[in-house]
Amino acid sequence: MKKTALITGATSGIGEATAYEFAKQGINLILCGRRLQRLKTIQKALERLTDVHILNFDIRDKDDTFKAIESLPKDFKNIDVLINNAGNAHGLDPIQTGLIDDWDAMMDINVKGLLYVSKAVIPQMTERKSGHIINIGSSAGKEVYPKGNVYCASKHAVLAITEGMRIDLNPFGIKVGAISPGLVETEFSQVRFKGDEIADNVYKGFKALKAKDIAEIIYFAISRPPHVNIADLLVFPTAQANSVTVKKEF
Ligand code: NDP
Ligand code: 8X3
Repeated sequence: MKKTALITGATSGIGEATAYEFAKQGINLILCGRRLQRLKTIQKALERLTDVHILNFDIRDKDDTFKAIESLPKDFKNIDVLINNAGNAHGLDPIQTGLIDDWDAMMDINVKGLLYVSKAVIPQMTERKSGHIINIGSSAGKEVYPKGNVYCASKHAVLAITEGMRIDLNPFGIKVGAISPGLVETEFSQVRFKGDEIADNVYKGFKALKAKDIAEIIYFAISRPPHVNIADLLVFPTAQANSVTVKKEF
């Protein structure tokens, strides 16, 4: 039987690439994001390969999140795989000058939004005693780097939540794991630097990971046999050794 996967943040970057990878593998898709036109375009492109349903909501909004997931048509109601991917960094500032709006965005989206989506999906997994949740963490969840403060905190929280989920959902046979990338060239830096030209230089001088690299790893994780759970996976581009050590050549 075909699996159904719900992917948050499917309108760009890692989420979009994962949608393409899963569609190639014939997995039914529920694609989520705030940018409706992009959702429609991706749906149109992937419908040739699999069944695709789109949900247009902001994961910061608890009620909208629950309404959206409750609204799923019968054929999409049983979610086998949840990819909690939506998230971003907002700003890169020392703690003393950081913006509260940026802090709110990161905690509300990366942490609380992930929890809302999970809360809406998990009950049907526990009911069926099966399911697989992958949370997209970050190398920023493993180590704190200068000016990374609140983004790093939000990703440390994602990894703690992942461990907590794995413990609590263990009696139900539900797989839970985190995939934590280093530098991936997506819209991430455009969002972090609010379109400032700094964003254009982030991936210069080295070969960053592509969204597809992470999408392939996510598919690998969800296609392991039933007794294998990839619990925690840190992935860097070869040029990166940790958050502050990147071999650049100009
Ligand atoms: P992108 O900016 O390309 O994608 C972010 C996605 O999240 C978009 O689809 C966006 O959709 C969605 N999103 C953001 N805010 C909300 C919201 N409030 N409600 C619903 N959806 C939202 O970045 P990436 O693909 O790089 O990021 C994906 C994940 O990977 C994030 O969790 C990020 O922290 C993590 N990551 C990224 C790394 C990188 O270097 N790029 C490295 C490590 C981890 P829309 O705007 O349409 O709502
Ligand atoms: C994204 C990687 O190094 O920009 O999570 O925080 S980093």
